[in-house]
Amino acid sequence: MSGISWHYVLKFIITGDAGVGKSSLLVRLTDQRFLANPDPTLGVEFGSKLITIPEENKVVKLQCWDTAGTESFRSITRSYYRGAAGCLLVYDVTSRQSFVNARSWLADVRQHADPHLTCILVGNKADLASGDAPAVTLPSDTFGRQVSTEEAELWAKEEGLLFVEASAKSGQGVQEAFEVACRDILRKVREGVFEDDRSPGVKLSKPLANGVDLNQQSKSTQCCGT
Ligand SMILES: Nc1nc2c(ncn2[C@@H]2O[C@H](COP(=O)(O)OP(=O)(O)O)[C@@H](O)[C@H]2O)c(=O)[nH]1
Ligand SMILES: [Mg+2]
Repeated sequence: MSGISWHYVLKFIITGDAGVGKSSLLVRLTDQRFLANPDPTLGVEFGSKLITIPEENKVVKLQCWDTAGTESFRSITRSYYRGAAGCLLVYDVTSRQSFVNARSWLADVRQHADPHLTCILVGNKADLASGDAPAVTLPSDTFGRQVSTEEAELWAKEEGLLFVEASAKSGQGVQEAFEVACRDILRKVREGVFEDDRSPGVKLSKPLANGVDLNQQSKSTQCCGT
């Protein structure tokens, strides 16, 4: 790629209950690895990655804000909803409660984010739910699938959300989730729904002179911890 390292910067937020795998999805996206025992997120973590959307002939720099899913951080994380172009609304397919709670996370997003934001519902931990039989030998506190693909798909449709099942552990569906959301955002940009100067979550590229490091395809840093 010469001259330009990315065409758009898109700001994403990742939201949902604590423990559903938000940080793990971000680490999988940026570092292609999985941590069995990650530290709980405090406040907000940040990661970025370049992805290519070949049909659009565009390179997109994703800037992802991983919000802490606990009530005590809710007021902090709300301010991060503003200016996001995309949202991953994550639940755990082995936790019905996390799926039920996705409604209130969505309500938060709707209240605080750009009304044109693209939201994708992500059913994470699909690796624990493969096969129809209830899993009986799972470690930790999981008991196999508690939310069917059909039910989640139906709810996503009702709410106008995109939908994918994923596994931060195996990598299944993770990049796809971000790509599907990016395609939708780029379509909105093309159709004029997002305007670059008015939508802070979508930024057009500047020439390389503005200091973008081509080699820095992914990075993950922690900030804003309290
Ligand atoms: N089996 C499985 N475990 C996962 C997956 N994603 C996350 N986990 C585990 O779930 C726990 C919570 O993950 P974390 O990313 O901290 O969740 P967060 O609180 O939403 O950020 C950790 O023990 C992870 O190792 C997954 O896709 N499959
Ligand atoms: Mg986390």
